[in-house]
Amino acid sequence: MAPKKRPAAADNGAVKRARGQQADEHFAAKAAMEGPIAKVNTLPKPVSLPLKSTALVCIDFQKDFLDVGGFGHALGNDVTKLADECLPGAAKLLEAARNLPLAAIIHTKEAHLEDLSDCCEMKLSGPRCPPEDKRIGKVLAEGMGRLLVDGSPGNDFVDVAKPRDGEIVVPKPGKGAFFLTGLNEILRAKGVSHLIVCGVTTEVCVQTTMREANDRGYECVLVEDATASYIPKFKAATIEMVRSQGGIVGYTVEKAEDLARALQAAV
Ligand code: C5J
Repeated sequence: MAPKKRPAAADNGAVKRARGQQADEHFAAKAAMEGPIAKVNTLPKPVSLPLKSTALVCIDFQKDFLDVGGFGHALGNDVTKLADECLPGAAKLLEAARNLPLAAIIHTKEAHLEDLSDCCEMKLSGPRCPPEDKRIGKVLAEGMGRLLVDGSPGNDFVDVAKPRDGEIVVPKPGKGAFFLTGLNEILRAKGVSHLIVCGVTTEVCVQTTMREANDRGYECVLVEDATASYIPKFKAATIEMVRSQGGIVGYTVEKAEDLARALQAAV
């Protein structure tokens, strides 16, 4: 009997269109060939970072993830170890970046609108959500305000990683920083080709963002001592995943200090 024909995809035209659109308009800018280029001792191999087309991306350094009474705490995590693990490294990156001719300094924050209209039902009240009184929009600890809601004290950045004038803040409703934000357009407009990535938590918003960036053609360097997870083995696994298979998601560098020194040496 002749083998059955595979049924045609529901809308083959849409698939083809999506693939066709992948051209330049969605991809990272070309690396700047003029200007300082830092040689960084990353894994799985060294990377060259063209300062003029490199951005520092700080992901979700918010009280909601680092402080007691925030969203990370509401999910049942011990949040008390994150700050010591990643904020000294983040501070070093920020200090270096603020004194170098990088393309941009970006701060993302997982933040929903007050009316929660940008929070999908699954995230708000789906079967994987915590008990009702610990969900997005609820108040867990008075001084923190509403969990994961833009404008609440707990949704703000921790002091060490507060954005300064001229730096870009990208509120995001999802884990990945490219989803329903203008991040790709911002980076493209600034001619960014490379991202230095730090933030919390390593295996959730940081890794999701790096994978999104990698698909769009951005070369990413994850800074190990400037990122943290509630679950240490997940941080270790993420670092390994990123640089496995020849650097399938990007590069990693162990110390912010070493990266900062390499950037400074290039100018
Ligand atoms: C989480 C994040 N873990 N910023 N968000 O829900 O990683």
